[in-house]
Amino acid sequence: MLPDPLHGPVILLTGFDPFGGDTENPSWLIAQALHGQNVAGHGVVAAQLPTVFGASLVHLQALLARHQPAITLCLGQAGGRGALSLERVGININDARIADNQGHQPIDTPVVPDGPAAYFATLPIKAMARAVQQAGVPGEVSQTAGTFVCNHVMYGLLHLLAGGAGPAGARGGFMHVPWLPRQGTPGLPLRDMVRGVHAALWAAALNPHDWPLGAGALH
Ligand code: PCA
Repeated sequence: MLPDPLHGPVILLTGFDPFGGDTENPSWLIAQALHGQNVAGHGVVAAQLPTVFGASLVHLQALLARHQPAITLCLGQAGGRGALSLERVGININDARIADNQGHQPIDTPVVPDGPAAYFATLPIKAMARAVQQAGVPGEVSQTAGTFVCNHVMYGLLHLLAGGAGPAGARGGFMHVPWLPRQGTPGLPLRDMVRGVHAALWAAALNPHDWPLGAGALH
């Protein structure tokens, strides 16, 4: 059964459809696996975003309005990375190395015209990365979400939240995930990534205040 926002806070967990020639995207497989779970009293609602500039944010805005999530974590695939990566910052730029799933390839355009240069994640990224590691899964803080659709969605999410989308105090962030082993190297098994994301969500729910100050070093 779907978590009911009337009966507890919602965690919105998004993943993307496959892109760039891949036939699957682990970000969506992870989100699907956690749909309907209870994490520290929050109900997880999974949703898929299209790997498309613009349309992804239209979709995300509707999801925020519909589910009123206390926590939103967007997941995306980052082939070549070896760890679950909690992104620190989304920047106001679209600069696509490849076309998105509708053939658009914006070069040096803003996500939001006249928006601020960047937004920091409002989730406790170090507590989350630490929780991933404690679950026995590689976890790290990342200083760049790139300039493709994932950064676009991270920036757009934080801009929407800063503008009052979602319930009061709603927080958001982005996590990049490695390939599945069958997609390439380095890869992580799906079950490990699901366990790591679950741990990260748990840490997000239980650590409302350790960001931006006092989070300490991540080892
Ligand atoms: N990864 C891409 C977009 C969709 C996805 O899963 C990115 O890192 O921008």
